Amino acid sequence: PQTVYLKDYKPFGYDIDSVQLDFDLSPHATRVKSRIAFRPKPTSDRRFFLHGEQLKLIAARIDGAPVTPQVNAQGLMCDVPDGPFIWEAEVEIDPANNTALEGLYMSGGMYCTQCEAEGFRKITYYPDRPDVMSVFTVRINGPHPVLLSNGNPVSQADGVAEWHDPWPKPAYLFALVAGDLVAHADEFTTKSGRKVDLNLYVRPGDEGKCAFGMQALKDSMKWDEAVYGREYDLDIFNIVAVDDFNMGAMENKGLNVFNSSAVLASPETSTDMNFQRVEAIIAHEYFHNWTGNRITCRDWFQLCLKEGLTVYRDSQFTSDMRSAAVKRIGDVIDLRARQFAEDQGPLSHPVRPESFQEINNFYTATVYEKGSEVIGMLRRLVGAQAYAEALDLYFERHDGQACTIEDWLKVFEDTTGRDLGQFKRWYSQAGTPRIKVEDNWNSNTYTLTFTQHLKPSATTPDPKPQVIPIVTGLLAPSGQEVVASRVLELTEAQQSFTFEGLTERPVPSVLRGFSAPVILENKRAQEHAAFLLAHDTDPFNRWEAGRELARDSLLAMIRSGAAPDLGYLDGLAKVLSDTTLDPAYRALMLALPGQTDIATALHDVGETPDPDAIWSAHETMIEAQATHFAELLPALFAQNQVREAYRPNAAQSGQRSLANAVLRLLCLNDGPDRAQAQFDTADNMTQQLAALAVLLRANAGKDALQSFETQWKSDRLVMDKWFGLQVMQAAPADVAETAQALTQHPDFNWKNPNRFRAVFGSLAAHHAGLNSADGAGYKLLADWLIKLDPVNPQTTARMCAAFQTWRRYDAERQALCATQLDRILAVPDLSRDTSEMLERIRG
Ligand code: HT7
Ligand code: ZN
Repeated sequence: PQTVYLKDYKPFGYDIDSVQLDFDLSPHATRVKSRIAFRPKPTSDRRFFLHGEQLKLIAARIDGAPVTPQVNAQGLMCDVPDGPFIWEAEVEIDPANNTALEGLYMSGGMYCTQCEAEGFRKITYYPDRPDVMSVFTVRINGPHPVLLSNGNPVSQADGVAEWHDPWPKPAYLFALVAGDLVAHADEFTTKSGRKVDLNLYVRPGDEGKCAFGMQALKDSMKWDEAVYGREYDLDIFNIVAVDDFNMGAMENKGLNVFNSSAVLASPETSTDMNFQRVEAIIAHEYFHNWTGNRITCRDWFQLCLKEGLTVYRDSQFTSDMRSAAVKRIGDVIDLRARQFAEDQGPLSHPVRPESFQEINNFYTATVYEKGSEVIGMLRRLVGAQAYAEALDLYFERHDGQACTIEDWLKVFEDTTGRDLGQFKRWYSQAGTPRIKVEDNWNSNTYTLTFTQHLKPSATTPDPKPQVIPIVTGLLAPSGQEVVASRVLELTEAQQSFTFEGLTERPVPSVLRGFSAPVILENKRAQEHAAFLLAHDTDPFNRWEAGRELARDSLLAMIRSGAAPDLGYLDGLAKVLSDTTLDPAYRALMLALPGQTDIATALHDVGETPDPDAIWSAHETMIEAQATHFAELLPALFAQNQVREAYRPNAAQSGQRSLANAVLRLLCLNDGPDRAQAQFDTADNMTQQLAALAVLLRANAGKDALQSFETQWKSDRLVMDKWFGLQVMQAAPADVAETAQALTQHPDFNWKNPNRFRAVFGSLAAHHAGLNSADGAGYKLLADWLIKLDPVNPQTTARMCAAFQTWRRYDAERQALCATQLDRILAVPDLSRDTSEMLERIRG
């Protein structure tokens, strides 16, 4: 396969004045007619190449005269006039056989599209690249009550609809939906008085799951006006829920298409976490209207320009809507689990990669989450005021353009007068910087010395120091804060910062709020962590201190069979019983570092992780928590029962998350009756599912599992939970067998990405199960990836990331895993997506 390089970027030789598309829908033979007005650019390369894949060309004309282009598997070339001309083509496509879910495809009898990144070329011949922007008019003919496309409706009659989108856009933002759908309708009036019709289209039967998503949309629209001054710009905003979808959702202009799991929600069928995810994804896609759609990317190497910024914006939104501390801690847990893992393994790449084979493989935690962290750092460095001014300038200067990271940084340079040359290394250097901190106390002067180090890698062989904002505060030994948070700007490989006028040697609290995506290497002494767990005013670092104690205790248990650390358990007991603290925060405190995180911590210091030993240490620590907190738990459980009607807000969800974490410990102490009672009486999915999880863990869930299936067998999204939970809660030795048995279930529709992920995403996330010593986890996953690849390469390739850590385990496990990787790689006609991923992982 061909590698594409950032350095080879060349503009397209033509502008497009307008695009007219005509669709005659038919499951196996949809006809697409295109009429595109091309105008040559004065200077560029005039080679006329249009992308096109899996298209049957019926006819092509230039200025009305038939032409015969040279067609190959990637597209077509044609001789064209020197001046402006009209290109017309008619192609035939087969949406019913499009299982890859890219281009125009069918899901549950409806037509829908997914064009990002390069799916439009499966709909018609076109310069399918984000820097070619044009105004689209779309006519749809089909016997369906709902016919949708981007922009505003022009006309709607029986079986025909016309849409016009006045905003120039790249083809990846094109969308079409047709089907027998029902709308949950509402409206929003923008701050300048534009009335916008809002519709959430769903399959009949799902109407009861729309209200929350609609409210989230209105909240997002309001927030973007209030915080970024960004108004919506069409008369209508439509969202459609689709059951077969490769990712969470897609921000097509005026017509967002969502995985039904990312938009449908009701108390009976969705957990608090599901509600939070729906709110965040709706916000994310809506915010793309400005950061992504009005201002898009010049090329796919600039993906972080829209994704990093939009993730950053949606995290600000969630912080404002819910608890900022809880959101930050959740984001950092996720960043460390996914992005740090990526950065420390064979899939490491810069936030702005410089080459790729398949762009779909670069929708990664590095581009999204680290991309967002980079923006957070920029804001920390320039301050909130300058950040707001820079964003205003960005929207004013680049509206309607396809931009680069250089354009983005320039608005900050122009606003602040800062040189961001060194800061730009965050975009070009792969890997997670490691920071060492030393402190010194000398005649009332306290000095903190930081050293930064970035490991050379294939994409960054000669790393240079980065600009790292380290938010730091100091506490007196009494626990009182003596220096409030300030930003220390680390720019050198080694750099010292002094604090004068202190009377006693302070305790430092560094990297507050996780102010930069780095690894602090020489963690403080255990007494420091215990002190910060008790006193830090920064909620993130207080949580971090507890996390460190838990991790160090688990490591000691694994390495030397030590007993769980009583200092940690005592400190945690105080936090748990502190009712001034948000229950959601206390629940986060109670949670242990994930087993993969423990494996990473061991690997980090050159040790080989043993998944079974990690699993056992985890279990032992949970039992120790149950015993140590035995007196506390019943009251904690009772205090956090929600008595009012269910609402998925931060306050209630926090209480439920604490009570449900406690339920698991209570079950260890007192047996499964409480969990069974909660399961039997639950009136919402959060309570029902949490109780089922506890019962399964206690090997007491057989009947509950059966009754859950009977109750929910006709609800696809709930059944995904049923499939996933059984794998997640299985003991390591049973994971592969459980997953294998579930694939035999009549409702295991493996071509549906949500169902496939429910089983195999859960297998991949089960550290001890995936890495079981007999290799059964690796083999089962490989079997199913081989089966899925020809059907859906995108989802297959994404799931290959489960193997990215294989080299950190012992020789026997490595050999078992290598056998499976080689077996997949040997499959004839493996997709470009999967082969690129596995070749990088196999090394
Ligand atoms: N911009 C979108 C990314 C995307 C995608 C979504 C659905 C299916 C396939 C896709 N490929 C790329 C989603 C987002 O980041 O908002
Ligand atoms: Zn996005």
